[in-house]
Amino acid sequence: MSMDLAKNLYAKMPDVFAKARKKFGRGLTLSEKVLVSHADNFDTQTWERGKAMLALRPDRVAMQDATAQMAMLQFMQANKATVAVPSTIHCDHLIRAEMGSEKDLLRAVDENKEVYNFLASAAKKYGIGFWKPGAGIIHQVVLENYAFPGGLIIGTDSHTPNGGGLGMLAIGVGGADAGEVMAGLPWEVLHPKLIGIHLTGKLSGWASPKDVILFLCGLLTVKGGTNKIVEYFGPGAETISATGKGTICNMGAELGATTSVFPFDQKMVAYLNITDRADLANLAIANRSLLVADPEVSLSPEKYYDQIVEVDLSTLEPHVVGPHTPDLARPISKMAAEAKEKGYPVELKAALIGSCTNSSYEDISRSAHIAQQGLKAGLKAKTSFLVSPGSERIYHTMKRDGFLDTFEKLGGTVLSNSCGPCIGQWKRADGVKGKADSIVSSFNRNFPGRNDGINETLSFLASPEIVTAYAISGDLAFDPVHQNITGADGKEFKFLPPQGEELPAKGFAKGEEGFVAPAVNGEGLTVDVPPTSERLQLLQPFPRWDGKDFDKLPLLIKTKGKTTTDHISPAGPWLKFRGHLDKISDNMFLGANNAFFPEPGKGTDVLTGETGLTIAQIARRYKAKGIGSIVVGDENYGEGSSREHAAMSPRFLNVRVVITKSFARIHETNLKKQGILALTFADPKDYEKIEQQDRISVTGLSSLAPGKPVQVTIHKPDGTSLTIQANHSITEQQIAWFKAGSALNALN
Ligand code: MIC
Ligand code: SF4
Repeated sequence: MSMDLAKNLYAKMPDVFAKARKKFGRGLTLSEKVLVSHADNFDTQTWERGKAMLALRPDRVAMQDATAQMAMLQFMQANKATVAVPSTIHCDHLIRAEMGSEKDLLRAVDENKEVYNFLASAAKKYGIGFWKPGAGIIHQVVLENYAFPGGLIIGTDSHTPNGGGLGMLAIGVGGADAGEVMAGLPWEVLHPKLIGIHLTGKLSGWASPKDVILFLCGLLTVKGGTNKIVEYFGPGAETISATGKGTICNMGAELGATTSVFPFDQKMVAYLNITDRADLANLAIANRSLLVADPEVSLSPEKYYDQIVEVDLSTLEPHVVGPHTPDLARPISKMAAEAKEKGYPVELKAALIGSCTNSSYEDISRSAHIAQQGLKAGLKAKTSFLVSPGSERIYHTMKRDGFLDTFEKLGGTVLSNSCGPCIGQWKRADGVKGKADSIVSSFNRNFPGRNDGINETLSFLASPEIVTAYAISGDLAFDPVHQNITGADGKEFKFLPPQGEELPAKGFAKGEEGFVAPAVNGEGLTVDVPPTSERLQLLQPFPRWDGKDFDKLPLLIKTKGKTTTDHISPAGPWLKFRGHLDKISDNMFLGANNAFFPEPGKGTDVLTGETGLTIAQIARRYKAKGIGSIVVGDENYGEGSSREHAAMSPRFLNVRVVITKSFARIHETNLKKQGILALTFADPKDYEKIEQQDRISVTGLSSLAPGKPVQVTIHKPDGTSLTIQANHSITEQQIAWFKAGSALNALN
């Protein structure tokens, strides 16, 4: 499906690379090759890492159902007859996991009817490919069908970088970005810096691709990749399967990275071949030199990358990360001691494998090998054990090759091919609010409340094979790599290290693929939005900026510590309102810790003194009085998901300014797109100076200019005031968005 895109791209690459080598006076890294060959205009573009805004022309757009609703509602406001670039919608996030695959899917189709009809009718009209519920998780389906070496894809989901496993730059964005690209505009992104990860050696035993990224999460932290591309190179890269590379790139989102990428190699050829794309594989082989870094890069990488990390795959130990953050990492051999020291409950309540991150044939076959050993010793899963296949192909291949049967014999439940428990769409039967239980999964995120809606749950992440061993032991203190376990006959045994196949020897089995092609001519078609819908609401443009400085705004919330988009706009039960801005806004900040209130998600109406209200209630009161407000945040504010509801709800409820110690990339852009002023403290210590009763002014807005700090005055209740400086990364174009009230208003 990407053959023509690849052909055209590879044909134009040599010329633009020659120009770029001349301009930069050196060879090119792989990331640079993809960037320069997708420049809207290479000649007029400035190229400065960490400074320049790049205007790029992505090859494709992918959207998942939970974010596609807003993306499509925004796209529709641009009044175009059809999308300007090939695009797809994938129905994966809205399926609740409770009774197993078949029943869950039937219920989802029924309860999400309005949303699916809306997305299907919009896709049909505007020329977008539509993947039905049950077809698979967006990133797996993209890897199997659309990803191609050297390409550039944007997706309305932060784990879009999964496509880096096939040598492309695949980047997560908010729906507004996707809407604009589909409307024919170039896509803008800060020219990323480059982190080079030099891989040597080869994974063996229990160590898996997941452990590479879990280790890097610990090393680089959740903000170590912000505005950077992580580019892997070195002999070790060629030893990792394409799907393993996908896992590593997928979870690069947890470093905050713009994206991650691997150079084209034989493993990618094998994957393209087995997913029915031999023509594409051959084309890429013929163009190999275009799809890897220039040879001089690996000779002196320090000249090409802003930072280099060495990883010897041969010595890498399996890792476990968590709870609550993916960068709290340790080798599995240290888990028991740390659990004891920190008081983590070691009894595991659930073990979950699969998801978009880890449901390859390799993952599943290695996990099944562990499960078989458990069964042979007469053991069953001690915890609840759930399996989320990534796609129809994966599911049917698992079934054909007996893995499903193995997992079921172990006591596992196979869920539908969807996000389910990874995004809080999980009815955890034994979960009790307020009680700290431990669970473990092979997913990529473990923020509080993410899986089961219970903030206290301690969620750990590990490779699927380790998670399967945990399922059998039921014990977080168990180290399957080094310790024995007792079989049903009372005899001790040690698990053999997992063995599996990278790709199915018999090829992938196929089920119902679930793809619906768009209409050839959608002009006369209508988009289904029932006027009385509880799920969908057409958007009204946000008001334009009135040209006045922000004067003495009340503080809506000062968030303390980690503030992910899951804290700002929780998912789980709220996912059903992703197409209804008014309704979903009631979830605003429900998971966030307020510096001035003991319970998450609540605070005080500082105008009346009434306390214990939800943040949304307070914001609605201010809005009703025509008053704007300000949000103050901590480090890496907006980490995690691409969901733009975390920017749209504040905007809808009249938040004018968000000022933080630092932002995560996608969320900062989302705020700007929706017309909110995104500022950072020039001196992060100034965060401490802001108190609940303060009124905050932001002045000099009519002379807002790129690179020019703005003044923020904090008015204290006793009549005194102090002035601090705030920085921003707003470009000329983004100033126009701010003035127009949103990027979309600026378009019309
Ligand atoms: C996630 O993994 O957090 C999600 C749910 O896939 C999000 C998208 C969303 O919130 O809809 C993401 O990663 O962007
Ligand atoms: Fe779905 Fe989880 Fe992957 Fe996000 S991380 S796309 S919720 S499976």
